[in-house]
Amino acid sequence: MAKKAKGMPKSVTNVESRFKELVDLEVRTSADTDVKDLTKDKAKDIYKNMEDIRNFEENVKRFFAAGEIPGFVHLYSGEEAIATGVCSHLSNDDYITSTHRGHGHCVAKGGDLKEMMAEIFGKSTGVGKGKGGSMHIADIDKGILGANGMVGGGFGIATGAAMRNKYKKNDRVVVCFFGDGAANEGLFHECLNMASIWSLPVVFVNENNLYAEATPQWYSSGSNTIAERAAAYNMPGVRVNGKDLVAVYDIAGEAIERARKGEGPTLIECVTYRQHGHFEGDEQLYKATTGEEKEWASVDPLNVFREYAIENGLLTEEELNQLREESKKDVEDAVTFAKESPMPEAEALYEDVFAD
Ligand SMILES: Cc1ncc(C[n+]2csc(CCOP(=O)(O)OP(=O)(O)O)c2C)c(N)n1
Ligand SMILES: [Mg+2]
Repeated sequence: MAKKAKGMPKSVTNVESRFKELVDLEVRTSADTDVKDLTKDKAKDIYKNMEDIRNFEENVKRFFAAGEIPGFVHLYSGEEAIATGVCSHLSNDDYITSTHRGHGHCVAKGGDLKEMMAEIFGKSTGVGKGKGGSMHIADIDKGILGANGMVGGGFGIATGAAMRNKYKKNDRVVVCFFGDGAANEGLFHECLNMASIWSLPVVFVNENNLYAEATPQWYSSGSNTIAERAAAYNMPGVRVNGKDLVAVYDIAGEAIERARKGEGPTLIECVTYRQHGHFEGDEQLYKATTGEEKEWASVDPLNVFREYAIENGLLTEEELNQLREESKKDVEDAVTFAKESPMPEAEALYEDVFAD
């Protein structure tokens, strides 16, 4: 008989097969899509953006380990195809709400690399003058309504912003990024319900990286998938391979277009995996290091897109490598800017705290 892990629900008999079963369940990939608007220029922007996120995160990792970054950081490496694939359809007039794992969303939405890096270093030149740090990056002019240390905290903000857009009769769309753990918060259900009854222009983008801290999604979720919960609120629910940029791009494009036309919300579940720990310093003893999980862990969304771009004649290997080098340089410049920037003055402590 298959080995049963401690604390598993009765219905689950084998962790490994359950893992693979869930990753593959009704998941859409680029093979199921017919993307027509992916031009060479767009492919360049997309790949550069994914590289920017990866290089940004790997540098945050490095300088956090060196003790140069204060606080707590949760890295987005491995999930780049989601933020980039979704935000490629948005302009500065559209909004996003982000999470504690938010650097990738903010970079994809046009956040300035230098100001973001300085914020994470706690410097006065940061986008929040160094007062917010990693989990509170916000840039209203770019439609970044904020990363959020409260798991599920983005649901209410996104739904409220979408309600405003509808009230103002504009065509701005809101994207609410959230994790698999957040999908089990009460606010998830309240906001999907409200967005549904008022047909609000919001797209709920779930990043199912299969863990909430150390708790696997198959253990904590009463439904097999998160996408199927959309049925309860009478909205479309789609499950997509979150490491496959083209698939995410295609489905997000449809959902954002629907929202823009006033046709209401969509729930998209992107199945992914985080390459690093829940937070920097997490030993990750709960992750399987062999078998199906290791196999899924080893799929790198940047490589998936590189292969697609080469196979479909969008970009050559040389062009891809050049974009990678450009990105490394841009992130290095951001680190230099952050390091050379001054700390906030003590007198600045009470500035921007109270409204005039
Ligand atoms: C309301 C609330 N509950 C608990 C926590 C502690 N916490 C921080 S991150 C996290 C897990 C979130 O998991 P998930 O939503 O899957 O996002 P991921 O970290 O996987 O990106 C928890 C429980 C919190 N910050 N806020
Ligand atoms: Mg998670």
